[in-house]
Amino acid sequence: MKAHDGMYIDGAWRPAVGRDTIAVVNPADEQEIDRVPAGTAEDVDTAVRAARAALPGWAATPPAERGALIGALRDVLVARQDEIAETVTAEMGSPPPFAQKVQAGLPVLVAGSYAELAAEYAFEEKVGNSVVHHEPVGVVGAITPWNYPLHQIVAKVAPALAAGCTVVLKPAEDTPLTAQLFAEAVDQAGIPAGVFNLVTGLGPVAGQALAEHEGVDLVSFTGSTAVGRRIAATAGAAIKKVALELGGKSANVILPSADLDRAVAVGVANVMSNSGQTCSAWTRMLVHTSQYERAVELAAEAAGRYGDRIGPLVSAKQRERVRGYIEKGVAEGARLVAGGAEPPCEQGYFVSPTVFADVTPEMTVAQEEIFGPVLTILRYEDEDDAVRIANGTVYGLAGAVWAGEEAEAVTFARRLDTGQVDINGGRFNPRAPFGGYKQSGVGRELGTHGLAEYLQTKSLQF
Ligand code: TXE
Repeated sequence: MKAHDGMYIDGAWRPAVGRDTIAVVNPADEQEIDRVPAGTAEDVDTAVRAARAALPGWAATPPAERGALIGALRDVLVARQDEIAETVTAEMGSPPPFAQKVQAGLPVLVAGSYAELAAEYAFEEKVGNSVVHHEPVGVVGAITPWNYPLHQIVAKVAPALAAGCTVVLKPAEDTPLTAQLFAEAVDQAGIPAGVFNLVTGLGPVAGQALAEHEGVDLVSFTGSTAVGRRIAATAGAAIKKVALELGGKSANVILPSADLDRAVAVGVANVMSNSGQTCSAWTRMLVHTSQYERAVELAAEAAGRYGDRIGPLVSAKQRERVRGYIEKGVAEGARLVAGGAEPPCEQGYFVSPTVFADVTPEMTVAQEEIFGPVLTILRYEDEDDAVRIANGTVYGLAGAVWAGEEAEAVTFARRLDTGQVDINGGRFNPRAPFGGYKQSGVGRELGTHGLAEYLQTKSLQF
């Protein structure tokens, strides 16, 4: 797709106020593929005003009608699935099968779920002598990252629209083409002008202007903990609502009764998927000391088999960051059993699937989010030790537990300080709440919990 040279505001593509543009680069070959306008605070202001003007009409639209329009949006996403997948591959580097199935496929499921939930949700409920109305929070400022460019957008915009909110989106500067495609889809679906608005631009400029804008009632942010902290501080000062989906350092706990081969194979695949650029990735594998060496052997073999099936990282910045972590792992004494910091090829932001053994809980690679194809394998002595290690980071986004019997894994999962746990592998559920404990965030995405983030309550007493 050819990039638009304007912003999608109030139902039309409008020229940006400034002349600056941002290059969109294909991370597989480092070539510039297009440019998009770099929005300023003025563009953000125009978009927020459009969203505010559209709010009363959209909030008053019956939920089933809002749901039908989200359903129409879902249908456009299905009709344009190939184009979406190609765009994600071009600007973010996902290998085509992954781009089709996950990058383009997942948002269809999420949009579909909100088409239904908008109609099903109890926007009014009776509580004793009161009736509680669940009303839209207002204008939402959505700031999204590049790792699942369309999913991150849909996971915010679909529930916000279902709730009756209007939205201004500032997508990641690395992946603006997917966002423009989404705006086209919104337009094609017939969603009224001003309900959804797009401003492309840099985080510290357009993103910050959106987070600080007094016409925004709720900021929904997914990205780094550092930026999330800043947004929370700004929003706190303005007593504005926030939803934050931040980093993770999830543990994949393999209990001694588990099928070790399967747990390791799925565990490695989970970390290497999307080249490790997944906030919920199981980046720490915890294995009982009696099975440790065998698990390391299996993981190293599995990582070594990847070859060129793994895509590049999104940018030179991310590649350097990940390589820095790998070097730090070696320097701190972890044992490299697959991959390494050396680039596997001359062109493109690739990093080899990397596995570290003999990782101890306090090492940097076991504490900080690397956001690359890097697995760390830690040893535990007993169950209490495993719980302590699993919970021993500032994060609490996701995790996994493997055991011979599901019940044993569930008992262990209760002890994890984390927002979601996959039992013996788990399967994606677009209706299950997703979000973090501790510094992994505030609020939840997906399902009814995700919808509720965009609502506030008013109780009427009789
Ligand atoms: O994130 P940023 P980056 C983590 C991951 C990764 C690291 C850095 O560990 O290595 O963050 O990635 C916008 N005000 N995650 O640098 O900067 C920015 O334009 C308002 C985890 O890409 O947080 C983009 O739209 N907005 C993660 C979005 O914030 C600002 C996904 C995310 O960018 C801003 C991505 C500002 N001052 C990275 N500065 C996850 N949780 O899934 C930037 N932005």
